[in-house]
Amino acid sequence: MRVLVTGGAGFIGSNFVHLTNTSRSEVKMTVLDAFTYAGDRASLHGVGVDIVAGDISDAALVDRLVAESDLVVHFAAESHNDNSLAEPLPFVQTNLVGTYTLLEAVRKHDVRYHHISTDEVYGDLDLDDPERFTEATPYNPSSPYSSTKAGSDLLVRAWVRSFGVRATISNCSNNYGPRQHVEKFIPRQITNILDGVRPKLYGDGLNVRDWIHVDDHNRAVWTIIERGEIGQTYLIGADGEESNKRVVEQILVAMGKDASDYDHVTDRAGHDRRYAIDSTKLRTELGWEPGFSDFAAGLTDTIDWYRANESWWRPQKAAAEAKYADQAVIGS
Ligand code: NAD
Ligand code: TDX
Repeated sequence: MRVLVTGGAGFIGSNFVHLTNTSRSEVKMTVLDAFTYAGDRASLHGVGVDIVAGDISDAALVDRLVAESDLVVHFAAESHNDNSLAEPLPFVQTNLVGTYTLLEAVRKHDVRYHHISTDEVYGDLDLDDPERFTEATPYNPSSPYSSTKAGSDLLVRAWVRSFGVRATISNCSNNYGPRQHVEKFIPRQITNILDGVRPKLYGDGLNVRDWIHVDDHNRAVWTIIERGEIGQTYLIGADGEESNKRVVEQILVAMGKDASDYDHVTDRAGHDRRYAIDSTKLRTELGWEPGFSDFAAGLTDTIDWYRANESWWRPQKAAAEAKYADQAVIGS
């Protein structure tokens, strides 16, 4: 079986490649990745995989690679909300035009397609809302990132209905684990502390994210590929709601610092308040369960990974922090 993994040099895609490499000897993988600032060859070090440097919007290249594949798993995206606020166009290009290009190729060659998406397409919830997102929640995205992901999901739905494309969609909550770019919340704070810099919390820090270990996400993706129903959407989440403030405090304590040793900085524009996933459909219909139930333990493993792999993140750190240079401290 030959699988085309788009965005396989990024955070979740590279973890998918590693997991698949160790657990499924029958699967041969081709990674298609544009190696933007977020893609790193070092993330694929030691894995037997064919690597193609190229853009998912390149129709001729995508057509050739899809024709050779039995399955496409589409991770590639512009994925960072803060970047999407500063410069939305790459998000429109990659997330919408790139997804369209893949869909046209899988349609032409009748190749099975799995689309990786986010819970952010549903907008946000109030902190005290008893409801969580389900597959029936209306789309209501807030940012250029989440709106382009929402648009890409809708393209997939239309290609299933109008052209009979054999596709499934998953919308997952916030991932944590090894090889996540240092611009993102958890790696940024861990590497700041390693550098002797105080962690930075946006606004009041009470925003809630629903954390899941990246390996649990990727095991769910394989479950959906193997047992999911064509045309269906599955939400992936592991009941991991935590406020950003609590996450920063946990990281600080785990790294031997005082829990209050952080700064509040200017809030993100349009900052979603809370995400929360109800993954009942995935659990009851397809039998998936998360393996990492202890967030504190997963966080400690992640801290250990960044401690042990400075050579992986160090080259990215200064450029990532430079993008945050205009964030003013508003309290501590
Ligand atoms: P990432 O930014 O770490 O990696 C994205 C990868 O895509 C990089 O390797 C990059 O080089 C590549 N890429 C970007 N534009 C490309 C293009 N035009 N052509 C080919 N490759 C291109 O992102 P991630 O956090 O690994 O997210 C992967 C997917 O999972 C995305 O679709 C994202 O929306 C989704 N997702 C992420 C999370 C999360 O918490 N990180 C949660 C839910 C869903
Ligand atoms: O320095 C920071 N301080 C801070 O308080 C950063 C970088 C973030 N934050 C906050 C913003 C969010 O409430 O932490 C939370 C998490 O931020 P990000 O890591 O930027 O993730 P988020 O915006 O929640 O989006 C992530 O999860 C859903 C991924 O980047 C998306 O690709 C995915 O779809």
